[in-house]
Amino acid sequence: MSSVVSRQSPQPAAGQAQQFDAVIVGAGFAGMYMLHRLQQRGLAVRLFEAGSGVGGTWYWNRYPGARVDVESMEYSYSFDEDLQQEWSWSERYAAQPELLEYMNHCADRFKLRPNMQFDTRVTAAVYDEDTRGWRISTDRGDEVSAKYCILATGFLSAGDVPAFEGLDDYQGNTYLTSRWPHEEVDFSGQRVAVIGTGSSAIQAITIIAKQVEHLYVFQRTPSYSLPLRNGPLDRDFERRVKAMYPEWRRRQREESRAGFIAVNNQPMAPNDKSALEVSEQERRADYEMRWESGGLCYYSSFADLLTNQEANETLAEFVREKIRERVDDPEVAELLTPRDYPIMAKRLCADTNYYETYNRDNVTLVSIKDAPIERLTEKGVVVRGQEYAVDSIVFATGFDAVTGAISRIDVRGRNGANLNDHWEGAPRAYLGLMSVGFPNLFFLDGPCANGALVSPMLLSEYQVEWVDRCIAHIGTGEAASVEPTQAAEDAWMQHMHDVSEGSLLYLANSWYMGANIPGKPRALLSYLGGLEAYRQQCEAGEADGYGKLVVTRSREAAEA
Ligand code: NA7
Repeated sequence: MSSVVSRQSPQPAAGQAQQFDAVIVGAGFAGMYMLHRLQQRGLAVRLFEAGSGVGGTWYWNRYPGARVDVESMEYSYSFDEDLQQEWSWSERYAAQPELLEYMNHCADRFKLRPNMQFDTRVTAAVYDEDTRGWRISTDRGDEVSAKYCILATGFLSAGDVPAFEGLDDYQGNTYLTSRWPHEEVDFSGQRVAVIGTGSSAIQAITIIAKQVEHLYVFQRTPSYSLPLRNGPLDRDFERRVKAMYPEWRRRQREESRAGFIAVNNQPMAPNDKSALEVSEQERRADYEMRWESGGLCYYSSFADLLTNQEANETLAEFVREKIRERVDDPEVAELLTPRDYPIMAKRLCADTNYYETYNRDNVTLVSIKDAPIERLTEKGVVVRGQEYAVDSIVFATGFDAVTGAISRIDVRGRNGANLNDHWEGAPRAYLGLMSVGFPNLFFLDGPCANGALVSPMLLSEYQVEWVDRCIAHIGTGEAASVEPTQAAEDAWMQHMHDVSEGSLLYLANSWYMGANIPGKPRALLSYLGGLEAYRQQCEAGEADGYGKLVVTRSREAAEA
């Protein structure tokens, strides 16, 4: 496993003017793999990371109960067979500390640290027409130049605390799930408020409730949550997967909708029937089987669950029934039951005893659906004129997702054009990888790709390899330049629109739609075509010799 000593290996000093072939922003899964690939090519690369270590999401989200809600065996790098054979997860769904350990292990194993600079936030990236490269500035005074700039900033990294009135008046402790302190937080004996009931809150609430004197949960929209059924990793399952890992990964990529195939410890193809073409008995059997399996495997259930409201309602009602079974007080159960939007139109949640937590005497659910939080006071939270005095408030209020981290960097392309202006209304990016007017700039797990809706691991591996090949094709010499044609960007946006037609995702106010952030334009931020369709589209874009890109190859690349 990873060694603490190597985590302290020397890093580049801040504040030096330098020239690189590529700058990568972000040391999450995508940024780390990108660095590995470009290092292997012998390129001069600098990776900037705002945190003090690698991990991205898993560096920042240290709240109690934080863990991945897809199977550990599928939530790991697939690009290196030795790595996937040697690593052994302890739990079916890895917790944050173990995920961070894995990422540190990878950073050491692939010798990434010498080219990483931590505690450094990139503030601006400006395209220079003369050099056909980028000038990148950081909050530590770095001014570096690079032929390529790769934003691996993550789609759930820009944490958001809503502008509650009186936020600064509150005198107790405040915590944001996505910026949790490194030292353990002890809530024992405290009255605590959790604001939000999405995935992060659902994980945190079940743990915090056991520590506190009293927990108040402020819920605006109830989530659909499914039992995770976590536990120690089944060693027989691990052996079976490892014995066929390359084939398992192939099936994840090519024979799934979202990149996950494990159901009941078996690889399982998506159910291609309509939920309405089968008998009620058959439908229920599928739902019960997945309920027992645990986790998010409903994404591979009936084919029309996200396109047909009647089909969707069959699953929604199944889960509502389960909520009623899990909560003792029928009134509380009703408040916890989502009724206003289709199941899966917001990201599904998965839990360990979440609903049962409301059966505890020290937990109170405060619905703020019809009466929002009025304000915070010195002592607590006010709803409907009632003040809930608390010692601590935990904001589990989500993210400015998909575009937030990119928009917080001042990105200027050709003619000084600002990326936020280019994306005003909705982000636009050919294959989710590049935008017109921003040559030599790549996005990983960014908007207009499907990172939010498929395995982010497999998608980012795929995108990294695409970018790596593209850079190799174009080269790093003076002349090298690449950007999509306007026609290619327009065609991709049209395709994105076409494949999302009829989707029930439009019917919920979710981060998928940018609808969780006041003032953010409501637009579908991700591609709904599925992982395999995305791969085929990207491959088509390469097979025609990058015909949809405006390419100027550097001399050495053209001669190679
Ligand atoms: P989410 O899923 O966006 O959840 C945020 C929660 O915070 C959600 O319940 C929101 O209610 C609530 N919220 C946001 N703003 C407010 C205000 N102003 N007042 C009250 N409540 C508010 O973020 P998570 O961190 O839980 O999960 C993000 C992803 O991480 C998740 O989807 C997985 O992919 C992993 P709302 O639903 O908007 O009414």
